[in-house]
Amino acid sequence: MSVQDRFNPQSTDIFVASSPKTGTTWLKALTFAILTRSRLSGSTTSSLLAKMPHDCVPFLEFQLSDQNPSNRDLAIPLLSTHVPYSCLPKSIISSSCKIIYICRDAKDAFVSLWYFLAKMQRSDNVEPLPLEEAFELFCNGIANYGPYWDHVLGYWRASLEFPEKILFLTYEEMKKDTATHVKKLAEFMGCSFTLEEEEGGGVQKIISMCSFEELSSLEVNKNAEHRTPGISSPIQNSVFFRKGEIGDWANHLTPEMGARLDDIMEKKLKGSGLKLPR
Ligand code: PAP
Repeated sequence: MSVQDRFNPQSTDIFVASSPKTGTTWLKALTFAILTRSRLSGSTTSSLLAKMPHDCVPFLEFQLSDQNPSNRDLAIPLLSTHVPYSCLPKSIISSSCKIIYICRDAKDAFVSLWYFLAKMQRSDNVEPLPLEEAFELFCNGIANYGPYWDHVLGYWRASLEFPEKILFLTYEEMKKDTATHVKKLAEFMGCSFTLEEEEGGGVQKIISMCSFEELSSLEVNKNAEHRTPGISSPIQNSVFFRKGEIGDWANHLTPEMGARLDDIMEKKLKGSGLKLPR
């Protein structure tokens, strides 16, 4: 409500938007690395080596909820949000700022979310919700940013209506062909790779720097903590890097649970033209 009332984007702002646990950390790292790459030419150090991606790209609903400009680096027009499209501040919809949305197979998103929340609950000395109970809630659309399908559909429909403003991506497609997506991201953000950069391995450098293996092995992401305003306990950065794989749901949900969530998603997305990878 605070950002709905008070937040005004710069017209050049770019938002990384997502439902939790669908690839936000990776997309933040990639967009940050792409946008800041010209600053790096000649030097090998990126802030990504010293700060976890969430500390490079602030969240609208946490770090910017009091519209404190000191919470953002105005020279880097990257912001992020988990807020559903229908609840975004009107100022974001009407401005010429851009949005890059990422989503993921619902089963993997759920499992990732359950692990994340269980870790947070344990660090708050709260008994984690059993997986089966959490699954029931997720299937009934009870989640902290609203039903998963509504989140995805909100941004999907908006991306069809405003394709120049909203780029819609999936974690699975990005994993399968990261290079094409890195180039697409650069183009969408208005900083395409030059032929010289491409031939010099610029795209590959960014892919490697932002890979799960590379990021998760950095000291800052292994041993430091991340503090989110409004959330009492600090979160270990390592919690944001669990497995980074497609299809890990099958190690945690029964085939029946998987089929049930697939069925729900299929019904909810029917007629939208969107088919999420499974
Ligand atoms: P957030 O909403 O709390 O920011 P988010 O980054 O969206 O979380 O999702 C975390 C998932 O992305 C984790 O998936 P998993 O639980 O299935 O393993 C995490 O491992 C994965 N992830 C983090 N960094 C990367 C990366 N560089 N490449 C691919 N996947 C990643």
